[in-house]
This record gives sequence, structure tokens and C-alpha cells, in this order.
Amino acid sequence: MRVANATQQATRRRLLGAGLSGLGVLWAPAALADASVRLPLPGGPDTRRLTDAFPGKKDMILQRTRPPLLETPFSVFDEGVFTPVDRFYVRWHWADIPTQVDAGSHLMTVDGHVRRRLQLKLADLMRDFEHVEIAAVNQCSGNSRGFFLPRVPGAQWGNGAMGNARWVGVRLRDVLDAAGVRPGAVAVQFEGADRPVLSGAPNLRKSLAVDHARDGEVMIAWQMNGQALPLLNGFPFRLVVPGWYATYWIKALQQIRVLDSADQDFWMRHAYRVPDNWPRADMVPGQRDVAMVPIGRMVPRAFITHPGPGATVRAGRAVPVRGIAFGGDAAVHAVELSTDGGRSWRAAQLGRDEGRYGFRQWHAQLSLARGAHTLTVRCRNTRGLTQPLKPNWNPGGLMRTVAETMAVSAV
Ligand SMILES: Nc1nc2c(c(=O)[nH]1)N[C@H]1C(S)=C(S)[C@@H](COP(=O)(O)O)O[C@H]1N2
Ligand SMILES: [Mo]
Repeated sequence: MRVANATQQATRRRLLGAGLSGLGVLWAPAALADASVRLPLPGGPDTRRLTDAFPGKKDMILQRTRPPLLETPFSVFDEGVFTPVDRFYVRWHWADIPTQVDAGSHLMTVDGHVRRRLQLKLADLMRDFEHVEIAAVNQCSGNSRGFFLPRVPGAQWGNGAMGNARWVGVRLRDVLDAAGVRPGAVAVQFEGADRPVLSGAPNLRKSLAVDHARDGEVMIAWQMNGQALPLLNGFPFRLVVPGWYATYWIKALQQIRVLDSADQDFWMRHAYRVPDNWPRADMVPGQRDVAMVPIGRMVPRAFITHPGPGATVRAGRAVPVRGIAFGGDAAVHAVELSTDGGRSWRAAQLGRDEGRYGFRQWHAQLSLARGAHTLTVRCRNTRGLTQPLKPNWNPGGLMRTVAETMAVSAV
């Protein structure tokens, strides 16, 4: 989609005016906890601290301070289909993250198996390439890891390591074409401006197959939901890989390398790997000789955002139930609800379609008899893939999907 020139101008003015030199705020780890929110996880604490101590963010669940891991409180997903920028989750691997970025001088290099090495600034991207806009869910591969049983190490996220935004930027394909990908190219590798704290530790580098990188959907974005990216979400620009887990969505993009052989780097060969049985990514704890592959396409998920867990509703009356769903690497086809543990299902009404890679709101009216009930919700995508009733398990705590349940009582 061609974004009107006025929008481009407005974007540029906003970036030049407000955020061009980054937010430039250094945070102090003192006074991190302001309030708390309920987030019960198996074997974990019931409540989590909320923090306002990070630039551009408010009321976030503090998972870790260095590097910052901030989770979106789940109630935010009931408020709208797009996740507000200041409530959007944050995840970094290494503590040495950019705390100040001058978008006027931040350079991204495109090199490797290309005809011309390019060095591009934000202004070059904005001026030289067609602008595109896409709504897409950014979901951490480890979203919901805290619900894995048996438990697995890693950030103990609830369901809030995800968010939906409208991203504005340019097609990666157009940038690669400007550099001229040479015949024999196999993959394209991405690296951001953050660095490991220990020398010799592997910096986060992720790669996509060259055809995927050139599919016209993968983009370099400088704007989310009409605002410049906050420093913590990758200012001045980041990769957006619609339908794929966020580990590929490299922030503060600094290096694009076109490779003429498979990516042998640590982060592709040893990390973010799942059992090779997509869409399940499932195995038995302790199982040996499981073939593992790099995580890739997302799978469908649906969540109830209202009523909340443990809510009391009126018996025998129409109770509004609503939530969000996304189809993974395809659009949402249907959202279904069950009140009998998955024996029978009824379709929910879908909200406005904002694009196949984004959240889709849904709602239904249920009438419940007096007593305790478990509501179950599942999403089916346009590829015909439906969420299972039993959760998957793998040692990385990655790619969780299961028909979600919610206990309510009707009185
Ligand atoms: N430069 C850089 N980009 C990165 C990462 C990182 O550590 N460094 N982490 C990735 C992972 S694993 C996730 S889940 C997303 C999180 O994106 P967000 O912080 O904007 O929500 O960023 C991805 N991009
Ligand atoms: Mo992640």
C-alpha cells in the first residue's frame, strides 16, 4: 500500500521533532516497583510488580531489569485491537542495549553477497523507497513459557510477551534490490546495535532464507501505531517479519548481510530451536534424538480478555464474552467457544479485519446456568489449522499454543 505523501511528511516531522536523537533517557534501577498485578503461574508468585521506570513505557510487568524484559499486563489486550506503544512488551538478550541513538547518524550497512555495499540512514530509507504499512503481531517465541509443565528455564512470561501494531516502513526486498543480491545468495542475516556484555559472547544474529527476505512483506519499519519506535522497541528502525516469531524482528537494525551459504551462527544453530513437527513443536519431556529446527512461522492463538479469570457473572442472562485471536502465519478464519470442555463448540462473532497478520477481536454472548464453568476458546486459521486442547511441550518453552480456558462462576 502506498502511504500518502502527507503521512510521510508528518512522520518525518514527528521523528525530526520529537525523537530524532532517541529518547536519551538513562534509567535508574532504583524505585522500579510502583504497583502490582495478578499473574499466577504454576509454581511462581501470584502477583508481579508493575514498573514505570523505563523510558517510553508505563505500568509494565517487570520480568528482568538488565537487559530489560517488560511484559504487557493482560488487561491491555481488552482495551483495543492495537497494543498501545507505551504498553508494548520489551525483550532484549544482552544488557548492552542502545540507550541513546541519533537517528541522523545511525547507519545501517547492507553487504555480503551483493553488487554494491550500501550504507543507509533513516532519512535515506524514508526518501528512496516506497512506504508500506502492515498490521502484524509481534510475539516472542517464548510467550507463555511460564505455563509450561514441567517447567522450563528462561523468562517466565505469562501471555503478555506479544503485541499488535500497524508498522510503517519500507520493503526489505526494495532495499536488497538496491544493493543487488548476487546469484547464489542463500540467506540474509540481520544484526542490531546492541552488544553482548561479555567479550566473545555471540551477538544476536538471525537470518531468513533469501526468498523469504525478498517476499515483499518483510519490512524495515520506523513507526508503530503512528509513533516513532521507542528506543526499547528498536529505534530508529527494526525488521518486521509478518507471521513469524519476534526473534527474527531485529531491533535497531545495523547490519544486513547477504550470505552465499547457510547461516552457521550460534543463534540459528543452537538457540530458538523447536521439535521438527510444525505446527506442534511438541515432544515428551526427556525424549531423546528429537530432530530440532529453527523456530519460524507462528501458529494460531485465541484469548479471552473479558470476563477476567474467576469472574462472577449473572446466571441465566446473556453474558458478553470477548477477546482477541490471531492466525499465526495466516488470517483468522474462526474463533470458537466451548462451555463443555471442548465437546461442542459455537462460533464467536469476529470484529473488523485489520489485516491477516494482526489481532482480530471477537465477541459472543453466553448464557450460563448457576454454578462453576470453564470457558474454552480456540482459533482456526485460514489454512485450516486449529488450536489443540492439550498444550505442547519442548525444553525451550517455545511456540506455546493451546485452547485457552477461563474459570467463571454464575450466580
Ligand atoms: N537487536 C535486537 N533485536 C531483537 C532482540 C534483541 O535482543 N536485540 N530480541 C528479539 C526477540 S527474541 C524478541 S521477542 C523481540 C522483542 O521485540 P520488542 O522488544 O519490540 O517487543 O525483539 C527481537 N529483536
Ligand atoms: Mo523472543
